[in-house]
Amino acid sequence: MTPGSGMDEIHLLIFVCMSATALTDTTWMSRCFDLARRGIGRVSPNPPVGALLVYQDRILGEGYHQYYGGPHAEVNALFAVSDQDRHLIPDSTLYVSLEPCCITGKTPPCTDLILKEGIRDVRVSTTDPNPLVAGQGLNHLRNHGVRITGGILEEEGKSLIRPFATNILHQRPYVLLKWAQSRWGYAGIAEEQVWLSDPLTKTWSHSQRAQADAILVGARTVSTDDPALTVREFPGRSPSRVIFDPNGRLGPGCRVFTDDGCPIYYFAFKTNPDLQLQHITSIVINPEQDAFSQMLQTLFNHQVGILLAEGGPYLQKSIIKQGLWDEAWVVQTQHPLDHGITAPEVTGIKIDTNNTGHDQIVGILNASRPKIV
Ligand code: AOF
Ligand code: ZN
Repeated sequence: MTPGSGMDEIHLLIFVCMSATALTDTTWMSRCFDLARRGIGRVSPNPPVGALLVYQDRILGEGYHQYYGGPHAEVNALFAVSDQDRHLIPDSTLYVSLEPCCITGKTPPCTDLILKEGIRDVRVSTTDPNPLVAGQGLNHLRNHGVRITGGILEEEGKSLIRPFATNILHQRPYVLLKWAQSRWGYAGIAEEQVWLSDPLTKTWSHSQRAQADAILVGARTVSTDDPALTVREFPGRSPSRVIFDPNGRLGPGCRVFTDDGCPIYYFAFKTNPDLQLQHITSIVINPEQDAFSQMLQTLFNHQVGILLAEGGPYLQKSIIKQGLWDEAWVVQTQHPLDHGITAPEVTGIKIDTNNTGHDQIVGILNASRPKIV
């Protein structure tokens, strides 16, 4: 497999056979989305992007943005073209899930590369919400005679980069909430560990963690559950850990403070002498100001693009009260718990429903935050 090509021959064959009846713009763009998704968990706070170079219904090269600071999707797709096919590049069509950039960031502008390669047909799903690009990439190409087609599967393209759009426009991490609740809407019992969800849901939970840059939990959850907050049952790297311990109650024996190479951010209202350890970034926040906003600001400054707030219910309820959440993932279990701490409640747009074991998982998008994409 060439770097950035990302598809073995069997998968390519299956993909082309499945789409043999209709190799349309939407077919190719769906493939770009599949490629883009491979970067989720590694590219944030950049967007996941996939690209494909097609010549007469044949993929010459494909690629995706693989890691933050690394080459963009278009660069990897062009790099994947074999020497025998290079002469076909000017007569092929470039599909990209996001408008090509026209800025020099950590990497040079993709528009320069596209023009240098002589590509004359570029098709995209959505424009780049980055104010430094925001349509100028497409305009630049258009002004140099490139034929541009935009808006292919635009809704899907926009939802793929929703976290990035929030990061770049609101200058804060994208906030995901996740909790499990009993059949009667309870999230747990104070100071007692209660396992509500089906064991099969753990794999899904870990896949969620693998997509986040950091996981947040409050001190109560740490002292009751002693979670590790790592990704163990799904391929992917473990995110950073963020602990909110306003009154400085926790000690270094908790599993979240294990030195396993994952960055650890510890937020409290005063210095906790027990946690002045080299591998822990301790941040004292101002009790006079909103704690969560201060944490979001600090985490964003540390490149956290996606924050998964896993618990507990009190912390999540206060986040919901402030409206500072973007997606909530509710694991509705069959557990009969009928007392204790009530689960948080959210209203929004249902974006996904799926079942694992006896649980039903519902994804809800916060509809009342300012519209950004
Ligand atoms: C693209 N293709 O695959 C991505 C784009 O610092 P850099 O050089 O990585 O640039 C980051 C910006 O580039 C990012 O804010 C967004 O506007 C765009 N991302 N553009 O043409 C890609 N990932
Ligand atoms: Zn680019």
